[in-house]
Amino acid sequence: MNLPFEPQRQTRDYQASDAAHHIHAFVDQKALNAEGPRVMVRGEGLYLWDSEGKRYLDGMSGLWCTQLGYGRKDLTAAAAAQMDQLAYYNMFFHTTHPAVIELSELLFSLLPGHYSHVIYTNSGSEANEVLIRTVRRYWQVLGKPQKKIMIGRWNGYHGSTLAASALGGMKFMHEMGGLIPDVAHIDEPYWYAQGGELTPAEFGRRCALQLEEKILELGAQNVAGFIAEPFQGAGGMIFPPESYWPEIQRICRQYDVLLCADEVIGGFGRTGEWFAHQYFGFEPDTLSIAKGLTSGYLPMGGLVLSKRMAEALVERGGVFAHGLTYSGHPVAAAVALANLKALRDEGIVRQVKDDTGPYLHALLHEVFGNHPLIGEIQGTGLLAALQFVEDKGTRKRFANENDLAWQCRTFGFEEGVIIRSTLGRMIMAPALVASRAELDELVDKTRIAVDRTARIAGKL
Ligand code: PXG
Repeated sequence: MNLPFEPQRQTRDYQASDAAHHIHAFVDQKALNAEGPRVMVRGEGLYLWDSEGKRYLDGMSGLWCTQLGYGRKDLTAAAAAQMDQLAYYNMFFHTTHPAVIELSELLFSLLPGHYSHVIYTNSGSEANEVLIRTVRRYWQVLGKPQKKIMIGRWNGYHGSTLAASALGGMKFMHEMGGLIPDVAHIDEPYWYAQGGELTPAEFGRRCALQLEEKILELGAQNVAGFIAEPFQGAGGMIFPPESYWPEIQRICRQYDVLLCADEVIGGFGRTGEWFAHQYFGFEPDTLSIAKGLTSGYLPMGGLVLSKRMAEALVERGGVFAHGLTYSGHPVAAAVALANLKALRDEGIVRQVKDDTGPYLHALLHEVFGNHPLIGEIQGTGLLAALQFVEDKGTRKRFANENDLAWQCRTFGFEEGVIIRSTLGRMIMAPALVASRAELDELVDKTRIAVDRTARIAGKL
């Protein structure tokens, strides 16, 4: 157990100093300064405490990353031991070290056999920056340097650095002045909002065919890769219809376009499979990873490459002019190794698939299946979204769905549960170690928050 944190200062004192020095993520800073952020001081298992001593069940694994929950002593011990042994070294100038080698051995033992190599980064955004360079370099090596264009999706999220945000399809991020050349976008497969009269299967195929149309419009000889999250995370935890991925894979293969899966959220057991593309049944050429790789205890990401790509780059590519000071950082690698060992040896991924995942979804269907505010329950494993709807028959959404969802999230905080709001969807992605009792508490407190929201929306 962590010792209870004794705040040395008053909450408003922390808040004033926070306001004096920080620009927070995705927020109107002036408005946040007026309100004052919650000051989180301690974590244990699925629970967090703030500086006022209030306890929260963290239904979002931090930012979709604390697979093992908070306060794992095996991870802190691994970090401390590695810091004593070799706190820093790198993979430049013909050197390497055991921590990163052992991590990669374990990582590739968990991945399907057609992946062989990885380039480590510090984050998911960087993994996608590296992706663009690696994919373009691959085509250069194969004698097709004109294959440069990356196709992403509207409302996709691939990170906040310049190129990663350009690959993503968050228009409000593009408007901040961050576009790069040779990137195109197609629509997202969000049937509930955009499917109209089509069945999910028809809509999924239609969205996938947009990729073919875009490739033909741009010229297949110019298109390097297609990047997508197996399911959209930050964009609203949106699962594509079943018809989507097989068709996308067919198109990528047919036009010799690399299929790049962003597994930053989906990876490391979230769906009950080790990687989300395994749940959806397709075979990407590259995987961008981060978050759950270390359970968020230290920053680490990476770009995983298929044997085919790695073989071309290694055997025929010569020098790959790329490198980060902290690629494969020994302490992050030691923590990632301990994290993956725990996920494997404690049977946590299997437990999500066979026990806690089905349990959570049965519970959600029981509680929200006929709820007047909820039009759809999506997800699998320890991953779920509740869609707010004004009219279930026509799938008409509320004009103010964003405000309603934010309100629901605020009610959640009041009730002592952290859930995420995106547009009109409430998202849950608790730590993979969640017990049935903790999932009961998560759903129960979420129900109270949703009921309170339904009253405001005139639905209860
Ligand atoms: N790809 C995907 C699919 C992501 O979800 C990134 C890349 C970028 O990773 P880094 O490590 O650079 O942040 C992400 C990050 C949210 C939320 O509230 C989601 C992310 C980050 C912060 C908040 O949904 N995803």
